[in-house]
Amino acid sequence: MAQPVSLTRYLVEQHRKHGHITSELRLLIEVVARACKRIAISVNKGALGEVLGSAGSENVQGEVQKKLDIISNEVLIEANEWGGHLAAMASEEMDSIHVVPNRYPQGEFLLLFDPLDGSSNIDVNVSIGTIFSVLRKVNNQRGVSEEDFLQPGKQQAAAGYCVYGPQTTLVLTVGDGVAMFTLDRETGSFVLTDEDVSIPEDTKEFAINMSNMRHWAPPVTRYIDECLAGKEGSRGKDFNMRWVASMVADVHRILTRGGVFLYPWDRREPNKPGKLRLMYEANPMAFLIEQAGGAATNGERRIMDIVPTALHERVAVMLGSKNEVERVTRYHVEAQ
Ligand code: AHM
Ligand code: MG
Repeated sequence: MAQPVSLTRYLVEQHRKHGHITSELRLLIEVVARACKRIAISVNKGALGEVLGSAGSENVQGEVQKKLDIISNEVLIEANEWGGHLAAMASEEMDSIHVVPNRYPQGEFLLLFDPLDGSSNIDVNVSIGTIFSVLRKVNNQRGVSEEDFLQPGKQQAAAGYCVYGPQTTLVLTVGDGVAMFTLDRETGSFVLTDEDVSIPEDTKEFAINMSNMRHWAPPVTRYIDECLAGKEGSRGKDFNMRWVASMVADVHRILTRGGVFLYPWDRREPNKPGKLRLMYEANPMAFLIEQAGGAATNGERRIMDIVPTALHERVAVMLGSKNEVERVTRYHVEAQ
């Protein structure tokens, strides 16, 4: 049997194959993976570790923070700030950026994360995850500001997530396809379990929170109505529906067996483009999905082309199997 390939070995081999994966980027990814292992330990302890429930505070978006949101945020910051590979970090759970303190060397990368995605599932023992995105600090001057982070997703150097489910799985792209690593709890190492992940272009499975149906815009209603009409309708096939309410888990399913995920704009908050955050959720997932042959748009344009104007900017998200994403995007364009 072939020797298992660890995350470290995978990264070393990628480094040899592609000079653009510098040792700084390798270090960064390994440190993020190590932080995810620590978060996985807390998640697994659950009630025994006294990590469940609310922290009694709110984040910048006015959402109630869970204890695990805060623990995961701290783990990621502590693990990453001293290595010399980063200039600054930004998180869904922090109002403003965290600049690497002066006592440590400053690196060339910027790290963005949603430390614990799927917060509503923490207390009910359903899959949750950590999502991360890596940018380069393009401006070479000393110091770093929020402006440095406002880059379109197509400039990401790496992105990924770690899903804490029945297995803990790290999914990664450095711009050369998508690889999956399963945490071997006995050895404590992430082992390569899937490479060159590819999403089928067609699917019969959609993911959307149907309880918001009455608030959707007409193109989304049109698309979902056609799916629901099944074999008897214009699509001529029956569709299945899944909604975990953890984006990591829904995207993981799509990377594994195809499907389409939608979190569209809706009338509940007409002034916000959508619920999900462009830089912590949509961009890293869009990078992974495109690298696996899928597509990701906001209904009108490619997500990774959007130039952010604010750190916590929100966006409508439609991603997954290419032909379905193209169809729902076309319905939006036709409605303009
Ligand atoms: P979170 O980062 O606060 O957990 O919110 C993001 C999550 C996504 O993981 C998921 O797709 C969505 O919110 C579920 O929202 P809803 O509860 O409206 O269905
Ligand atoms: Mg989230």
